[in-house]
Amino acid sequence: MGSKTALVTGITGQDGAYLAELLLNKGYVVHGIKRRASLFNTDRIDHLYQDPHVENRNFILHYGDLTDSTSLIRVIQQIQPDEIYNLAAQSHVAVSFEEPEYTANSDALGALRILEAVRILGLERKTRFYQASTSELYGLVQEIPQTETTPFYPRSPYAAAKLYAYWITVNYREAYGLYACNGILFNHESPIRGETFVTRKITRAVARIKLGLQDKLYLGNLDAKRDWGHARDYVEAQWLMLQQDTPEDYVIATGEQHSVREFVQLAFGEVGIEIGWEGQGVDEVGIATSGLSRAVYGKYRNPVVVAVDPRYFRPSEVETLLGDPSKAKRQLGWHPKTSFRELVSEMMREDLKQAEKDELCRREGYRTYDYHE
Ligand code: NDP
Ligand code: GDR
Repeated sequence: MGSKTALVTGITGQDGAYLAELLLNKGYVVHGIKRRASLFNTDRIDHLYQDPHVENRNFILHYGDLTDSTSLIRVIQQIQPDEIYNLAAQSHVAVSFEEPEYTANSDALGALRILEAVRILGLERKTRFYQASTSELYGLVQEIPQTETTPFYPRSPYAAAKLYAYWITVNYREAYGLYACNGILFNHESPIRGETFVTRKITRAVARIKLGLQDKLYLGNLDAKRDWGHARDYVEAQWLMLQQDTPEDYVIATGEQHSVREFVQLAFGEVGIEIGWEGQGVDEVGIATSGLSRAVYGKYRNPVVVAVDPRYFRPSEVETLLGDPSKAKRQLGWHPKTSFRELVSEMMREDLKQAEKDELCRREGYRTYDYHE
């Protein structure tokens, strides 16, 4: 049997990059859909890039967009994939309140467009489909911990769009016999996590504060609790779901929960900065009690390195999420390999390297990127 062919939407994203690498290591020919941008947006997969002028490539990118059926049908027709991983999405919960219609178009209808493309092209018996579903479906949680049977209660336009995608995936499985699965993945992070998600925002800021490139980290809800795992472990589960005899839906999580405040504390601890907390609610601040340079302590007696900014509060918040991955452990043999502490440590290490480069550039008189979100 020749090598399998996979199509990954969202290949330029965090999960797309890890999954592409995993599939290439397993001998797949990997096709990815990327959308057109005014700048190159392939940083995360540049190490996998192959010159289009070379023959027999096993990593091939196509332009396309989840909001454009024509591009999806064309690419799927050309590739005739054995497996499709639908990872593309407007994936930021807070942004979905600002762009609800676009979020519904890409995240809800995008999944439908791919499923229909498979059907229109008569690939129902050939092509297996993975949908990137999310713990955000549980929203206002109805049961702790959350399992495959916990009722959903979405709390954002993002979650409502993903709810449609979840059910349309189930429906195409039941109506047309498609091998289609939902992975209900809890938050997973990595050094290549988008900079505006809370974990990466924290590790990036902590590194920059340590090196004197930034004074303060502004955050929203410090009490939010999440079940955080490593993206590298979670893409393994995505692949496993498409290798079974029957298609089913699975919760992927660590079964352990931490607050945003704990994440902050641990991240600062990684670079030897100790934090004391003062105040409450919007007035809560994190004060560095040791570990900053003498110059900083000379300037401020009590350097406030963390402050709450209500602009990061969400119109309706998901306060707490905790997953139960027992089914995935039992049926897929999947286990999370990276502990919370290792995750924070790895992210801090990589962001420190980046901050060191920025610091060097600044010292040598080059402008560096100072954008904070
Ligand atoms: P990212 O935001 O890092 O990546 C999203 C990808 O989707 C990017 O490649 C992006 O392209 C692409 N994309 C966005 N809109 C479109 C569009 N209209 N057409 C085509 N491509 C588009 O997300 P993650 O890698 O973290 O997550 C992968 C998937 O898993 C997403 O669907 C997300 O909602 C879901 N998910 C993520 C979890 C997590 O904790 N990471 C947990 C549960 C679910 P570009 O690079 O051009 O922006
Ligand atoms: P989430 O991730 O909304 O869970 O969605 P995010 O990291 O954005 O937020 C986690 C929690 O932290 C709180 N928070 C902040 N969040 C951000 N982004 N910025 C802040 O400054 C900040 N301060 C506090 C949030 O309120 C929230 O409670 C992610 C995405 O990857 C989704 O695509 C995915 O479906 C879910 O995880 C599972």
